[in-house]
Amino acid sequence: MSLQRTFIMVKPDGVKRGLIGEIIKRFEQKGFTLLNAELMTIDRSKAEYHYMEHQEKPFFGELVDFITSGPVFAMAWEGENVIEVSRLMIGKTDPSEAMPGTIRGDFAAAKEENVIHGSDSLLSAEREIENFFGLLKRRSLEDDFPFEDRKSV
Ligand code: IDP
Repeated sequence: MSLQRTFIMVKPDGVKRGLIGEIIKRFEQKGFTLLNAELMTIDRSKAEYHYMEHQEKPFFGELVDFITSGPVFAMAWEGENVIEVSRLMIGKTDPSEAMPGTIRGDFAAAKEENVIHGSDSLLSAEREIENFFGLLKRRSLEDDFPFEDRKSV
C-alpha cells in the first residue's frame, strides 16, 4: 500500500449533467481525502499540456475542443493506492465496455464524452495536479482543521 495523490476532473459533459456531487460522493465514501477542487474553464494551452501524450492522435483536436468547451471540475485527491483505485472506480475509456457500478459504466455513453478523467500513473498525477493547481498549498483538510476541532463546532 502507498499513500498517493491523483488528479480527477469532471469533464464538461459531466458538469453540464450535474454529476459533480455524485462523483465527489463516491470518492468520499471510498475514504479518499479531497485536497483541492475548483470549477474552471481551461484554455487550449492547459488542455494541450494535459493531453500531451495524445498529441499525435487523430482525435487530439476534438479532444482539446471538447475539454475547453465549458467548465470542468478539477480535483486533487489523496489516499492509499488512489491512482489505481480511482481508475477502477472510473471504468474503461470506452463507456460501452465500462462495467456497471463504475462511473463511466453508470453515467457515460460515448468515449468522446465520458464524464471524467483520472490520472494513470504517479508521474502524470504529479504533472496534472501541478498544471491545474500549481503546487498544492494545503496538504489535507486534516492539517488545517483537525477532526477533534470539527467535532466541537
Ligand atoms: P482515459 O481517459 O481512460 O485515461 P486515454 O486513452 O488517456 O483514456 O484518452 C484520453 C481521453 O481521450 C479519453 O478519456 C477519451 O475522452 C478520449 N479518447 C480516447 N480515445 C478516443 C477516440 O478513439 N476517439 C475520441 N476520443 C478518444
